Amino acid sequence: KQISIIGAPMDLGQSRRGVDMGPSAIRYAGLVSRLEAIGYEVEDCGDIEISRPEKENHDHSSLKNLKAVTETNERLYQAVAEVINKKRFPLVLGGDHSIAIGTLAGAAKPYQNLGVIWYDAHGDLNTAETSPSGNIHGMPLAVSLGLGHPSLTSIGGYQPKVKPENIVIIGARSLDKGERDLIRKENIRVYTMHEIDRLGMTAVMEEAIHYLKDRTDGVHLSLDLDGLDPSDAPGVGTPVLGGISYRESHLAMEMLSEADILTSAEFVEVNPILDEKNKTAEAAVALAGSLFGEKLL
Ligand code: DIR
Ligand code: MN
Ligand code: MN
Ligand code: MN
Repeated sequence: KQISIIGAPMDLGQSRRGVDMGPSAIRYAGLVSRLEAIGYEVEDCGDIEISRPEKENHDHSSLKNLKAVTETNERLYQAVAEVINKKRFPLVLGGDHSIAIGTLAGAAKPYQNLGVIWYDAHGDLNTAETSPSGNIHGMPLAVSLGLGHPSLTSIGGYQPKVKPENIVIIGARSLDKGERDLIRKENIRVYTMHEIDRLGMTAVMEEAIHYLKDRTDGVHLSLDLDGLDPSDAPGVGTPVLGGISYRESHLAMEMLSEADILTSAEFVEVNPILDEKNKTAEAAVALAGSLFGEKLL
């Protein structure tokens, strides 16, 4: 595998500044050398350009920074599509989770049935109608299902990017009313913290991998660092107590590596301003190591 890293220093999909420094913090924590040490040929494509936010909401929509988030995700879509055309593996660094809209637009294009593992404390299944915040980082999975503002769902020129039966959410512990309704309506597979506690991460990942292997022709991992417990990943904008541990997360990444099903990945929501000595970026790099097959012995 040849890996291409794309930075998406986006902070307009939510309300806390600093997450635009996520790609820098992850690079500073040694991502490239970590992957090279495993034996990969790694190319860093640098950061995509982030559109400037408008002072006012000219489109009279409740979605914050809709125009800038849309334009930026169009560029990210192009960048991811280019990497895939070169037969390389796209590894996208956020930035807030609204960038998953562009990543998935690029990552899903070559596949009939792209699977998605959404590793997150949240469902990110809101639309303008259900969102309590108007923050687009709470919407990318809904957008990828074709639900939400047309300027977002139409990115990449096709929709939907993913089908509800090809999604697995892992680590959920904060869902809004509309998100719960959508999960029930579409019968989306969710492993909440309850299932992780009850079955253990081994069984959860075995089930999730088996489920996706049977029905998908590629799999994208979208890893929101707030899926981890805030004690292990404090540098995130919306921490939720009672999360997945550092060790469980390593196990999950190792199992994904062994299954060899991934075709693209992204690490998002690292906010160095809120972090403790770059701990969250360092966790992201360590998890990327496991995800790409690092072995102790
Ligand atoms: C909340 C928070 N559900 C929202 N979402 C977050 O604003 O839609 N997603 N933090 O990662
Ligand atoms: Mn998220
Ligand atoms: Mn989250
Ligand atoms: Mn978030």
